[in-house]
Amino acid sequence: MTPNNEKAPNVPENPEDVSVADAIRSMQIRGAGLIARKAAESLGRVAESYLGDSPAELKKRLYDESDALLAARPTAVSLRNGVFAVMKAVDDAGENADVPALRALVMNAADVFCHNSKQAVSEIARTGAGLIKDGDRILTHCNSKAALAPIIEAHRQGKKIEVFATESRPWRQGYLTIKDLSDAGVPATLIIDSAARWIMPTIDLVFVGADTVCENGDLANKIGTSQLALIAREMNVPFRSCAETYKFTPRYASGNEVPIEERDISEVIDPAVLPANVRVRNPVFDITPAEYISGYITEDGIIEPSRVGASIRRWFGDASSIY
Ligand code: RUB
Repeated sequence: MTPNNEKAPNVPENPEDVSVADAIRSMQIRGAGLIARKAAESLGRVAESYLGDSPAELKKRLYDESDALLAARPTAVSLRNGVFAVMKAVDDAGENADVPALRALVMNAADVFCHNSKQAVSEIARTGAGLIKDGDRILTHCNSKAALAPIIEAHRQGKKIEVFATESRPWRQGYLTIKDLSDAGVPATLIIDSAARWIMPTIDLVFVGADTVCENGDLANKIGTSQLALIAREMNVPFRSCAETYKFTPRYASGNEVPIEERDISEVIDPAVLPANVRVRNPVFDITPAEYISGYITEDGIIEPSRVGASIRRWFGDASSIY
């Protein structure tokens, strides 16, 4: 599947054909929440399918799978935290745990993470919908299930809203967004990325997702997010990120420390048609400074960017160092 295909990527068409790590790398599985859940599930399956009786061998298989998953995409901390949530069960089990005990702990940890992750999106839907008024026009970027959840909930509550979705070149996840909105019956309009400043005077709210939220409140999300935030600030439009708290991390003090994934240039242009001496770059995430963000809508309510650090410490405590 190519990024310029109108059938933009979503879930694997043949998930059995490739490993979960490969499906994440190739973006057959995409979106910070989904990659975290699929990674956790994959570790659960490694445990479930292990038929041997060596705890050491099972642990090695789990660590190998963790390494492959973590190497798949570097920017979204959700992936790291999804893996961590499961592998912590292995570490906590101690030296003497036998295979049935390890298997049960890993499968349970994967189930709990996936359940909590989906539950968080439901809470975000409720909280975020409360910020949406009847008649609002909302701008969103890329395809974020967490950002769409409050919009769909507001529509379900009978609020008459309209959503504008950026195309999100080069993968064009905006097509997934308008499909999600159409399926939910929400009036939606697709715009090209460069129409953002043209549309902003008519917009009441911007809702985006999150791949990583740094300790100082900086946000890593789909490339172009920071431009939207800048334009929203210029025009006094509230700019909010919908983020489950497992997308928060003490790993990065600020956005400067977040590794920004750069993908193959063939996603942008056919290399064969490039004139001589021309380079192409394809960064897929960018950093929006905390000061441009009106608040994070989380399963724990609305968190001001300046309070992200306190919230990380409250939830992750001493575990911070292992992320
Ligand atoms: C997706 C993207 C989304 C976040 C949040 O990028 O930037 O805004 O991942 O998504 P990509 P969600 O398509 O490169 O994975 O709210 O669904 O977790």
